Formats: sequence, structure tokens, C-alpha cells
Amino acid sequence: MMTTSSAAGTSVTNETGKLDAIVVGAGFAGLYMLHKLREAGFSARVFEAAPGVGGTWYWNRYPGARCDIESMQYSYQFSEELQQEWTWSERYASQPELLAYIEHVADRFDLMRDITFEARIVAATFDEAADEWEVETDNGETVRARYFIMGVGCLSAPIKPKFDGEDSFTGEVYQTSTWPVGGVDFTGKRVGIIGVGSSAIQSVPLIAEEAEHLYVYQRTPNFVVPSQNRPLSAEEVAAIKSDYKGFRAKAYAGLTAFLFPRHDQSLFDLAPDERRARLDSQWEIGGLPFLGAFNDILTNEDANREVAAYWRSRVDEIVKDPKIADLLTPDEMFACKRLCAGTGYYEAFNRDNVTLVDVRNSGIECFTPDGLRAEGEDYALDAIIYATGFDAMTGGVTRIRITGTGGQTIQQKWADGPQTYLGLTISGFPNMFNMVSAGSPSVLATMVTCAEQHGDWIAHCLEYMRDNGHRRIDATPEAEADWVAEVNRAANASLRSTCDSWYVGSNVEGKARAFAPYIGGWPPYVQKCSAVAGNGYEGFELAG
Ligand code: N01
Repeated sequence: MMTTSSAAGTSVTNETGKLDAIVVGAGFAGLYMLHKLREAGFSARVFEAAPGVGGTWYWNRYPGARCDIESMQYSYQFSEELQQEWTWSERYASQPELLAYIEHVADRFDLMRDITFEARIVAATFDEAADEWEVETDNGETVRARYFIMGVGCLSAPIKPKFDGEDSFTGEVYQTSTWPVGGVDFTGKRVGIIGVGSSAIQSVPLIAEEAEHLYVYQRTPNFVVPSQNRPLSAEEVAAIKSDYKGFRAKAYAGLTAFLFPRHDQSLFDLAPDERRARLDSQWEIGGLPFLGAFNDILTNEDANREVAAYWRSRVDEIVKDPKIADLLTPDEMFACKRLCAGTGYYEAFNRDNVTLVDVRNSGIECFTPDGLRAEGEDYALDAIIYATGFDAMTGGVTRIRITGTGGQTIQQKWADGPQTYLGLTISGFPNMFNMVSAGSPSVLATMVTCAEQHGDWIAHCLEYMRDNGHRRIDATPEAEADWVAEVNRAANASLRSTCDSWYVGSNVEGKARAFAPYIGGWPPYVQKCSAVAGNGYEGFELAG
């Protein structure tokens, strides 16, 4: 091993003086990848645009930001010691607690020394003669390595729509996904928030408590169920920790890689009053587990409609003004978009200082020096918040100028939607791996578990190549086409592919419509990945 110095820091490199792997992103995926690569004896450096670790949980510091997967499951499982020593305080962890956890992991496993912060990867080019990637940062640094591994996140490329006159606005402007460290005080201010996705849904109730007045600009309503977040009791934490491995194994065997009460029964198997009782009990459990009430909510339109009607009856119990309740009601399939988990969201619209502004017709027309104009009306504002979402699933990848063999760019390759083999690799981009992204269960499972499964698979693959003297691995076009067909088959079997959402990319102008994550289930996905590896990396061409 040699040690080289660069403007960015000091890296342990292999005997040729080069890094074995460049990893992009110091979120859950990138950090685990670094740990695994080191364990397997590879040299690696992580490049991270932020000044600290955490990825999503570094950037999304808006009020109320928290996870919608239970914290006891939204955490690493590779180290029993780590699982035992860390104690989560709430059922769903808040952003500060998640960030503290990730920082703890980085320290505990001594990861920081191989991370270069405030260095965004802007370009990566495969050198076909050397079988290496040359990667460029926005600081002008160029680094080479045999392997290029992306852990860039599925919801990491924020969208900021352009509005006429946006520079004329004299007040404060924020975006939920790049929230200032240290927070914002909205006391006594007139605040406008654009968008009503999960980010707005979590922040609206808290901003409403602080602001003089909050205007919520809604173009398309979302389904929100109560998260039923609460502190975790010492007893329930101890019960899980007494057999954390067994608990994780059960989760791993499930469709989404996380455990929740799920009834494998059609809505139509129950009499109407029993259906209501079942929905009531799942409503009390709250959040994403609400979808576990029946097994056909996302596959049978009639079942879906009945659940939507139930949801509306619960909203009517909360929202005092029926006209506002109407406005808050989506006209699409229930949970076609990602179901939102909220705390006090609908209650916020009963407050005198909160106004729901329907902008579905002429939209937000322009910003003005004093605020904005929407649907023909002027709103005086001290602050405007963009809660306008992400170029999800692919944006983190396609915002990098990536060039594979024959000069093909990732933008060309994915012009009609993401093409991958197992989500992990892209034919024509040898020695490049894409963690927890398009083509794998990613956002439909729990991201941390997916990061570990991908990290393990990639590390084993690199070991296999080292053991067999290979320098290059590339998915064959045939294997990739078969996998894309399987991703599409699974998507077409779900109602989730039928509406506009970031799952299909319809929130980004000009983006090809394609259901990006793999919705065929976690166990078949893991089995497929293991079978491919077990069969000597079937579907790949190995060379060198
Ligand atoms: O983004 P979104 P998000 N004028 O895309 C609106 C995860 N997440 O950041 O639907 C007016 O859902 C847009 O309107 P429309 C989670 O997976 C998780 O909130 O295009 N409005 C929409 O209302 C989530 O699904 C948590 O008509 C405009 C909103 O902006 C994903 O991240 C918390 C507009 C964007 O909603 C994304 O959530 C937060 C315009 N020009 C995020 N442009 C957890 O709970 C856009 N909009 C774990």
C-alpha cells in the first residue's frame, strides 16, 4: 500500500499508487460502501458535495423533517455492536437524530479520513485503454480509479421551478431540500410554501405555529395519513434488541424489507363493517403500514376506491371546512404517489393563520417585489419556501457528465428512461456501479437495508474480479434488456405506474416516462442478485 497526497486530502492507495474505487456520496450508501471496500482490502475515497456526512439527512433540515420508516429498521444491521449501542428515541427518527446517528457511524468505523468533503463530482469518463475511470470534481481535481461507485441518492437532485420575476422578490427564499444549517425563525412573518409533497406536509404544521400567516400553494393534493409517531419505550427497544438479528431476518424476508402489520387478504374477503374495523386499526398504526390493511389496495381499483373513501371520511372528521376538505382530496388512486405520513397536517388547515391556495388553474404566475401572484391574486410575503421536489431516481446520476464506452453519455443512454442490469450496473459503463437507485427496490424498500445489500454485492463482485484477475466488468445488452423488461412487467402490474408522480418522472419537464424503481418485491430481487453472482456473474462480460 502507498499513500498519496492530493489537494483534497490523503488517500491510502494500492500498489500501483492508484485508488481502487471512487465512491460518490457520503450518505447511507456511500458510507457503507467505503466500510465494505476497506474490509475487503480495497483502497477507496468518497467524494461528497456537502461539508459533512449524511446525504439526504444532511441537506433536508426543514422543520419537521423525519423518516417514514421506523427508526429501529431505518438503520444499519451489519454490526450487532452498533445495533445494540445506539438507542433511538422515537418511532420515526427526526432529521437531527438521523444525522447524529450517521455521524456516529462515520466516527465509530473511522470513515472520515477517506472522505473528501465539499467536492462535487461533475464528470466521470471511462478510459477504455486502462480500464479505469477518470473523475473530476467541481474543485478542478482529477482522480482515477478502476471502479466508480455512485451512492448519490434517489431524492438528491432538487428541482427549483423558474417563476417570472423571481429575482425581484425582496424577501427571504428557502428550499426544503437545502435548508440552512441552524434553521430559520419565521416568527411574525408572512410565509408562502410552494408544493404539498411530503416535505411540505411535514413542515406546514410547525411553520404554522411560528409564522404570522402561512399560505400553502397547492397544485395537486396528496393523500396523507397520520404517522402516529411517538417516543419509543425502553421496553419495546429492549424487546427488539433482545433478538435484533431475528427481527431483521424477518424484515428481510418481507416484500419491502421492513416489518409492519400486513394482512394478506383482499378487501373483498371481509364484510363491509369488518373492512372498516380493519382500516380503523391500520389507521391507528398509521404511516406507510396503513397500506398493510389489505393486499389489493395497490392492485385492485375497486379496493383502492373504497380505501380512498375511508380516508376521506377520516379527513372530514378533522377538517372543519368541507370546501377545504374537498380541495385537499386527490382525484387519483389512493397511494399511487408515495403515501405521505404527517403529524397535524390536516389540523393545520383549521387554523386562522393558514390559508390553502388552490393553484391548479393558472398556477403561480410570478414573483413580485412583495410576494407572489397566484391565480390572479397578489400575496404579500416575507418569505417563500420551495417544497417543489426532486428530479428523483435518476437526477443524481444524470446531473454528472458520465461517459462510458464509445463516447456514449449517461444522458444518451437514459434518454428513454433508466436502463440498468439489476439496478446496479449499466451496460456500456464498465466498472461502474449505481447503488440504491433506478432499477432496484430502493425507495420502495428501506434504503439502509438496500444500501447494505448493494454494498455487499459490489464488494463481493470486486473480490471475485481480483481473485480471477479481471480488470473489466460490463453488463451485456441482452441481460440489461431482460432486466428492464422485468422492471416494466412489475411496474405494469401495480396501480402505482398509472398516475403522474416522481416514480415515473412526470414531475420533470421533458423527462421520459418510466417507472424507475423495481416494484417486484425485495426477496425476488435479492434472490436474483445472489443467483447472478453465484453463477459467475451471469449476464456480465468479464475481461482482462
Ligand atoms: O416533493 P414532491 P417532496 N407550482 O415531488 C409542487 C421523500 N420525502 O420533497 O404535484 C406549484 O412530493 C408539486 O405539485 P404537483 C418522499 O419519498 C420523504 O415533498 O407537481 N407547485 C408537489 O406538490 C417524497 O415522496 C419524507 O402538482 C409545484 C410539490 O411541489 C419525496 O421525498 C419527507 C410546482 C413537490 O412534491 C419527495 O417529496 C420528505 C410549481 N411550479 C420527502 N412545481 C418522509 O416523510 C412543483 N410543485 C420520509
